Amino acid sequence: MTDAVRAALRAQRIEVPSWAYGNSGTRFKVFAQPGVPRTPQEKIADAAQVHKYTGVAPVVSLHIPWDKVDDYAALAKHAEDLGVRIGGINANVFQDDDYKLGSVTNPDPAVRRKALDHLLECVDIADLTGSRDIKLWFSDGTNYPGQDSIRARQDRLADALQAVYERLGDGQRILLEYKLFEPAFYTMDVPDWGTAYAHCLRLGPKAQVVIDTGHHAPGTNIEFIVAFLLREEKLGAFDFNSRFYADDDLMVGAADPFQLFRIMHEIVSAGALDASSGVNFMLDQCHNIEPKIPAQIRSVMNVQEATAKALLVDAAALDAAQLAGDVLGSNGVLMDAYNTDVRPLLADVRQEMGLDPDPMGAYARSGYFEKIAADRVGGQQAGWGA
Ligand code: LRH
Ligand code: MN
Ligand code: MN
Repeated sequence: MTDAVRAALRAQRIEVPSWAYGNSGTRFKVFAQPGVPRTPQEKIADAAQVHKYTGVAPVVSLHIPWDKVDDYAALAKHAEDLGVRIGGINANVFQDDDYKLGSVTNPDPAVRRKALDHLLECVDIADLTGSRDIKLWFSDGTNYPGQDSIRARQDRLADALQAVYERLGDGQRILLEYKLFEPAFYTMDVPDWGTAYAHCLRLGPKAQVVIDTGHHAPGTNIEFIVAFLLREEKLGAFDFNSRFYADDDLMVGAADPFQLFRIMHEIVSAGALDASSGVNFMLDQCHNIEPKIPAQIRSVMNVQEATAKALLVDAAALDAAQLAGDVLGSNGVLMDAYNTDVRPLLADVRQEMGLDPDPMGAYARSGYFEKIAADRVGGQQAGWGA
C-alpha cells in the first residue's frame, strides 16, 4: 500500500504557467517585483527552479503572444537544457482592441478570421515545441440583452473550433476552457462545462474540457464535474488555483484544501492520476503580492498534499461502507484520509527522489532569488491581470 502511494507520488506531474513568473496585479494596480523575468527564456528558467526543488513540475505552459519568440524550436531546446519541457500552448484572443465584441464569435468576419489565424498559429507553434495541447479560452460574450444573437455566436464558435480541430496533428488535442463570467457580464459564449462538453463532443476525441477551478459560481460542486467528465473521457486538464470570490487566481489549496482533496479523490478513484490517463494537471495562477517562485513551489506542494491524502483513502473500506449503505462509515473513511498529516510522507518521498525534504527552505537557501534580483532589471508584466 505505502509503496504504491510513494510510487504514485514520485510519478505525479504538474505543469506550471509561464505567466505566473511575470509581474501581475488586478485592474487597480500591477505591482513590480524584483528579479522578475524579462523574456520567455527567463520565465522558463524560473519554472525550472520549481522543478528543481519539487521534482514533479517538469513542464511549462506558454501563452502566445506573451511568450512570443522568433525560434520556438530553440525555446524548446532551452527548456530541455534547463531540465524542463514546453507543455500546453495557450492561445490569446482577448487582449487586442479588435476583440472588443468578441474574437471567434465576433459579428465581423474579418475579426473572426484574425482570431482563427491566431489559433492556427498556436497549432504551428505546438508543432515546433512538440506540444500536445492547444488550450483555448475565449473571453467572448455580451454585456447587454439583445447585443448579439446567442445562437449565431454558438454557430461561429463551432465553426472556429472545427477549423482548429481539422488542423490538429496526430497526438495533438484541443483543450477547451469555460468561464462563468468576466470579461463579459451578460452572456459568455463558453460559460460552463456543459457548453464546453457539448462542443468537444461534436468535435470528436481530440477535443476535451479544461476545468479552471476559479471559473464557477460560488458553491459549485467541482468534483461532480470531474467525475462526470472523467466517465465520458472528456476531462483534458485542470487550471488549478484558489478563489474566495471569483477568478481570484490565488494559490491552489490555499482557500479550500478540502475541495482540492475532494477533486483529487475523484481523480485517484477513477485511476486518472497517471499521465497515461491524459489528464493534465496545470496551475493557472498569479502572484500579485507574494514572491512568485516560492508561491509556485508552495502550490505544487499543496497539490501533492491533496494527492497524498487522496491516495491514502482506504478504497476497500470505502467501497464496503458505501455498498452497505453506511453513510457515516463511508464519510468517516474519507475524512480519516483527509485528516492525515501527509507532510512527513512527502518529505520522505522527496528524499527518496534525491531532493531536499523542504523545497521552500531549499529554494530560499539557494541564493537564486538574490541572483535574479541583482541581474534582472525591468522585469515584464505577465500580460494582463490574468
Ligand atoms: C482566463 C484564464 C485563461 C487564460 C488565463 C491567463 O481567466 O483562466 O486560462 O488563458 O486566465
Ligand atoms: Mn485558466
Ligand atoms: Mn481565469
